Amino acid sequence: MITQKMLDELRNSVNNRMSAKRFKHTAEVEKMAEYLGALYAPDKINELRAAALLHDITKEYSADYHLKICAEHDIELDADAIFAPKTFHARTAAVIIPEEYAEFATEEIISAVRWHTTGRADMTLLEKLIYLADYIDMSRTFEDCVRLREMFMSSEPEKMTDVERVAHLRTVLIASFDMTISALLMDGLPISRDTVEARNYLIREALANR
Ligand code: DGI
Ligand code: FE
Ligand code: FE
Repeated sequence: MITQKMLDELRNSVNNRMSAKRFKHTAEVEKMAEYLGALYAPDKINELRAAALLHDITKEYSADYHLKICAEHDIELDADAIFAPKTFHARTAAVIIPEEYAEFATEEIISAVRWHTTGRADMTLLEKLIYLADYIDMSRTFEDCVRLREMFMSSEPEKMTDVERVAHLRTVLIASFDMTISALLMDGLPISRDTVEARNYLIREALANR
């Protein structure tokens, strides 16, 4: 069981290993994860808060250092991944958790961290909530993030039935993948297969539920 004291200690530890700016984002993702957890996974709020605190612990490592960690852990990067350095930190954070934060090294927390940047097909609920919390944390001012936050909040998910709320999460996630993919296209960057598969999976689900 993850206690409040464990979360407070974890927060201090991550604060000591990243810049003030990155910590501000991390602390805001924790708050957003708590809010989303109350809506979608009330029995997993502390797991979500821990995953939020851990999600970007390696974000400020250099590309070379990420590659070194991947090599040491026999993590193979396919050709597309090698040219998507901004996605490295999700892999390396996931391997650091069992080594440096063993008390939080559960499968559900590690996978939420591992898939927080690209998403993947058939995401777990915790993966989806951390992915979204990272996208719409209150400190984000990037236009797409503000738009997605508005889209999520303005429909008042707290007033929805469970079925409506689950459909709403899917709609918002699809919009987020569309925005990310559009931005990558505009910037001429490779799109991870996982990102495409995450979107297609949700689209298929939405079509099947119409
Ligand atoms: O770590 P954060 O900045 O909080 O957020 P994040 O982990 O979602 O990383 C966002 C960055 O990752 C952003 O610059 C876009 C990039 N990214 C996300 N998906 C892909 C990607 N880059 C490539 N090349 N391909 C992707 O599929
Ligand atoms: Fe990240
Ligand atoms: Fe983040």
